Amino acid sequence: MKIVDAKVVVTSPGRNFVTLKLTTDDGLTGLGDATLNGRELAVVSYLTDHVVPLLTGRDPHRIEDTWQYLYRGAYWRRGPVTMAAIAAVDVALWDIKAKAAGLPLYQLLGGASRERVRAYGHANGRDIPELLDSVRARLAEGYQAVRVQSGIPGLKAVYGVHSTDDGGAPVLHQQARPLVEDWDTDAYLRHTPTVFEAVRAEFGAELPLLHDAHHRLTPVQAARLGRDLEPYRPFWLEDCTPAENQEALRLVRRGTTTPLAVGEVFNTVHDYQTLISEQLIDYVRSAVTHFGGVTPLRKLLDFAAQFQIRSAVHGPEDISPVGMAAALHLDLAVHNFGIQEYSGHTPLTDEVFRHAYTFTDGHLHPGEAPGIGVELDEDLAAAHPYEAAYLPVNRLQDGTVHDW
Ligand code: GCO
Ligand code: MG
Repeated sequence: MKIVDAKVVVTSPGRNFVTLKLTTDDGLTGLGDATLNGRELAVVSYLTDHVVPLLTGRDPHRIEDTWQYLYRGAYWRRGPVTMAAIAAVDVALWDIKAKAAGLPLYQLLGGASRERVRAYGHANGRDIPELLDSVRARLAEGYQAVRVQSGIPGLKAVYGVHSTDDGGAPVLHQQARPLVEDWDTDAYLRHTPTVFEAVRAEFGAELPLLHDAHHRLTPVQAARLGRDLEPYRPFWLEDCTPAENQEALRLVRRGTTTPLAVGEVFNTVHDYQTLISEQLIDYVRSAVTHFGGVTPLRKLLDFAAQFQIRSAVHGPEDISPVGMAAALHLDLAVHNFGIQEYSGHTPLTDEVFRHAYTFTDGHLHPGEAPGIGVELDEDLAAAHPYEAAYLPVNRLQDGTVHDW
């Protein structure tokens, strides 16, 4: 078998998605997600200018060899643009291989280790009553685990509270110019335990509650927050510090037994070495889409498993249904599955990317269609062209740029 065509499709059915489509000489097609929120066109260029010309004529079955060829061959390693581009190729090749075998991808990854995959959804509120309503809405949708994010008194816009919560399309972070959010760490550290107290009082002790600090704290602040949340038994505290300084997590770990989840901005196993080998975290958060694909994420999860660290694959709205499907096959197959983030996509996005995966009673299943189980409607995709969009920036109240 040979790859005879490779094309990059950019579409914006509510938000931008970048998809690589490979076609083989016997007519099989494979899809891979290369969406990098806010920097989409950089990956499009990387793929069309530097990767697509290398793909035609290659044997699509040689997934490991193609991965190493693109990773080592580029010489300039790692980074989100490179790794998103390689991820798209990797997933498209797995899609083709599984279709050629007539099997859903999870069967090629060792088969199902579980019946279904537990998901967590997002609950957001500008204040605590609005957050409680949002948790109620997620529970009504079937979720059995919920991430809780609340506005902070005195601050006008903070992470996680922009999406519409009326059952309509999430519009998180889509701005033609970066929106400016404001931030005050002391106010956040005072407010967040009261948020957990209120949610526990309303929904009881059993509901798994997650929280994302989005890289905003110092290690000592993170340890303090982790400790203050301990009475409410959070499922995890996510991205408490900017974790490219892996050693910082040693300080956090010393101060709290709140479980820690890290890694959505990481691209390779090297970003995790200290965190995993010293057991400084409990969950790895990388997306298939930003980590170079199924091939390296499987290796990461096998490494993490030796340290009782579990998966929590990144799955916000900016991962396309193609990236989500790839994640679900991996989730179903690996032994050390933890939880899967899932917010769903707009109905229009689900039309552009028809998928076999399903969400029922708070759990996902990748489905039994051969390959990853996603089909791209290229005509509908073309009717929704790229729109410039940025993530927000974050400033302290004196104007200093802070981590977002
Ligand atoms: C999460 C994330 C996302 C990111 C987004 C940036 O845990 O889901 O923090 O919501 O902010 O992926 O593009
Ligand atoms: Mg996050």
